[in-house]
Amino acid sequence: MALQYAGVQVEHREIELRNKPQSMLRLSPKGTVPVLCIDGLVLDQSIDIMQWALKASDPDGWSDLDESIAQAWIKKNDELFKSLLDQYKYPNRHSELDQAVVLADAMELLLKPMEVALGASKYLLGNKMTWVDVAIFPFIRQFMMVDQQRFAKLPLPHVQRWLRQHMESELFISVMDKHPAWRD
Ligand SMILES: N[C@@H](CCC(=O)N[C@@H](CS)C(=O)NCC(=O)O)C(=O)O
Repeated sequence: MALQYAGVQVEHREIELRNKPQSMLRLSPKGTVPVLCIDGLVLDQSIDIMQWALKASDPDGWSDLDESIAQAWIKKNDELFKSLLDQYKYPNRHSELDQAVVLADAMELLLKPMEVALGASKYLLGNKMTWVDVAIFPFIRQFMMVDQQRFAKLPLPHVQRWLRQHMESELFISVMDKHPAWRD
């Protein structure tokens, strides 16, 4: 989304995670997606790719924000929420865990603080969208998609409004088309 927003043209190579092409592993042996390779520079963390794109062009000011507040949201998401999301998505891999407890933890840790923030303003950091909204909403979308009916019943009207707005945005829809897998 950040690349599209910044108007950066890329050659999109869809990766089959079960069959990673050697050309990708040569650039980034850790073997995760996304990877951006541009003029010999290899970026293999999505947040680095976002920051790189926004440095190239940021027409609506996604980067006009308080960096310490931004980093606090990212830390909550990356360090704690992501592992709860994994437990919530794949209960079979975590049979020792009670899914209701995982959901309660996710609520306390991230979803309720987001509800408070989004009740006070349209976006996480105020009334203007920033890169933090774009970085975090795909994780909330994944969480919602595990059980859409259950998510709809949670006391999170502002999070639900925010999520819907992002999922219905032209920008999101424009980057969600399917690509055939890349073969070397
Ligand atoms: N911190 C990395 C995480 C990337 C990551 O773990 N991506 C997953 C897919 S969402 C992946 O490529 N997993 C490797 C695999 O399943 O083999 C980033 O944000 O780019």
